[in-house]
Amino acid sequence: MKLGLGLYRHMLKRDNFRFARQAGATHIVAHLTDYFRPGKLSTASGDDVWGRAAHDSTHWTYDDLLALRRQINEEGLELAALENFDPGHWHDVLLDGPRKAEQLEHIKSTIRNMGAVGIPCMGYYFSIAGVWGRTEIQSARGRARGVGFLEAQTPPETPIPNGTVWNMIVDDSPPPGSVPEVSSDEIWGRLEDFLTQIVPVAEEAGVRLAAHPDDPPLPVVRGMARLVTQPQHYQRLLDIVPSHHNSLEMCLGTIAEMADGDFDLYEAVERYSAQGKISYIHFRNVRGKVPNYEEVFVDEGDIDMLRVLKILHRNGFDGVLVPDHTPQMSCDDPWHAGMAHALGWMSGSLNAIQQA
Ligand SMILES: [Mn+2]
Repeated sequence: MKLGLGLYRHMLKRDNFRFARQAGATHIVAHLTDYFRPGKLSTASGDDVWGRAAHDSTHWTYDDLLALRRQINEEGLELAALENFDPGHWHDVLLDGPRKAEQLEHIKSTIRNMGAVGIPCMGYYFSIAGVWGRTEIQSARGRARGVGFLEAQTPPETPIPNGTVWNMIVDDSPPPGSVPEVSSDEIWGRLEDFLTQIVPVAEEAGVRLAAHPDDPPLPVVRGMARLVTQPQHYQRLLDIVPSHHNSLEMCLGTIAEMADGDFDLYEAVERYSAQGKISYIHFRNVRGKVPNYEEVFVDEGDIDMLRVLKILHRNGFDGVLVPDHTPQMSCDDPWHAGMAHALGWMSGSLNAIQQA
């Protein structure tokens, strides 16, 4: 198992690469879309969105990806994966819109370019509503600032205005109205179209596609049915196109948040790691389940993270663990301190388990 750090686009720079190395990471997971940049935009409909999706590109080019990989390699790190397609590159794949065929070709271009540059994994989150309804809280140890999902504080579930997907603006002058409701069968059908077209290209390019579950794991958000809101839904996704290159970005926090059902998290880790279907792991802890949960430090919360590591080790999991998110620590640089804490805990635990 390998230790990695995920960085958003505005953080992909030398000092953060050095920070990752200093904290013991050997790998970077790069987000090329700045969806968690501080400061939200508001749309004409009054919706808060995270920003504008790419308007000036249709895919990621070989030259851009090679430059990124070189910067990371220069600091002694490997580029393990890209995380999340830009909504501007594939909104009509999600929406089944008029540019779907064209955008699927652009996604293929990105995958082929990744393969040519030597980036082995593409993490994606097949969702129209995206992450939604989170509240800022101070529930982690020492009143650390973090996020949670609290039923009593979620905003009203308004329809998604046209021109926005995944909380980002994809069209500056959309027709009036909102995105029509999407049923479970429809969204699974769209995923099937995507996997059927893209997995063969990923196989040829030597790039593994890795699916993130729905966060929050509610069956429907803002009229949009969601895909993976229980661990067994992962199996359905894998079985659509059985391939080494159709794999999972396993988010432990999201799985722990899933409503009680006929599963436990350790069985899910066992099941998918034994199949060799996990590309990389979002290694974070939470307290509670939908409709009420809080993100907490890696060494508190409901998940026995050491037990998870032992299962992964026993099943020969050889991929990367990244902290995903973590509460912020009270100091001049809350994000970096939080990540340093998470990476330090993970590094020590990995050493202990791999040497045992
Ligand atoms: Mn995650």
